[in-house]
Amino acid sequence: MSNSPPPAPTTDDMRGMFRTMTLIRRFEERASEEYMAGRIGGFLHLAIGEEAAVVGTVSALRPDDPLTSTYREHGQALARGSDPRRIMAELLGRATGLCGGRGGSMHLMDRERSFYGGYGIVGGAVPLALGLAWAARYRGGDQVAVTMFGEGAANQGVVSECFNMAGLWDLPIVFLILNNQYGMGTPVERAAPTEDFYPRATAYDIHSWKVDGMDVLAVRAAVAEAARLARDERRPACVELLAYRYRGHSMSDPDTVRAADEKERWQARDPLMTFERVLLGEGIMDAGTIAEMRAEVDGVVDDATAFARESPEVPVDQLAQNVYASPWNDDARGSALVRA
Ligand SMILES: Cc1ncc(C[n+]2csc(CCOP(=O)(O)OP(=O)(O)O)c2C)c(N)n1
Repeated sequence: MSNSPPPAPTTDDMRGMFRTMTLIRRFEERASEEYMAGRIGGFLHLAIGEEAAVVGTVSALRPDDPLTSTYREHGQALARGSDPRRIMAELLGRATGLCGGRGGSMHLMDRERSFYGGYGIVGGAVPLALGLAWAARYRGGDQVAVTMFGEGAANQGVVSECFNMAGLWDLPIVFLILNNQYGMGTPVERAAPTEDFYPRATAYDIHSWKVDGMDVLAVRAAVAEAARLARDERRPACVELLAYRYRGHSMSDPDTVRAADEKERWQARDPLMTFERVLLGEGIMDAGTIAEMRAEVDGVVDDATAFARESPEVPVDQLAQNVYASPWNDDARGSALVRA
């Protein structure tokens, strides 16, 4: 296995990154429509606006570097190469879904692609990544575990514990704090005494810094450097990615707290628009090839949606399979659901 991918992407890498960002954007827009039409139940958290953070990160990693995320993780699964059909089917709770329809939007996972999941507990996937880093070193591998979590999650005690263990044991882990400036509707200044979060890792002797999370090339370069530190120098690293999510916390959030002019200011720095300008400016793509790419991506999203809608639902008597350790008990907690 080679070392980390180089920080400077080739023109092919850049076209690929732009396509993945576009796929994530279009996929999530479609998911929001499916939710509004009542075809997606439960929660749906969109990461629209955060595509540069996601794609810059994944593009800087090796495919076998284990990755964990939060409940806002459709983009990571798509960037890792999970089948869009199976992701959409998972969102619709279908048996063909990535996790057999049992996980839904918050619990996408694809072990074949070293994507260890979406996770509903804020901060909960950070210790899992620490364990994955430990496992890599214990087995003598040179994989780097990477965990993406919000600035809200950074306030959870378990994150400090993980910084401590990573710093103490020099684990091959990269902590990525995706600071989208809100935890649900609470602005960062009402939840933390400092504006920046990365210095918290510095306190545990972890090399840490902050980058513009709306700039896919800046994210890629930073994560590549962090992965290099972890892989080659066997030192953990932490990068804070400053970004903004355009939608409310989840589809059920009317998003009335954030000021319209603030949203407009950030959307003017849209990561897809910014990167498109770079690609056009450097002659890596032109209007024609971008239009073709968009049409191709729309086809992928249409196909994924049709596949999901046509897929069978999980049979009721199998709903608890791989969810609960003991067999389904119709007399206990499942009865209401089974008879509904
Ligand atoms: C342990 C725990 N506490 C509270 C919640 C409820 N909750 C879900 S998301 C969230 C905000 C998290 O914000 P942040 O980590 O910044 O991530 P973002 O949603 O902005 O991506 C909260 C409080 C939860 N799921 N788990």
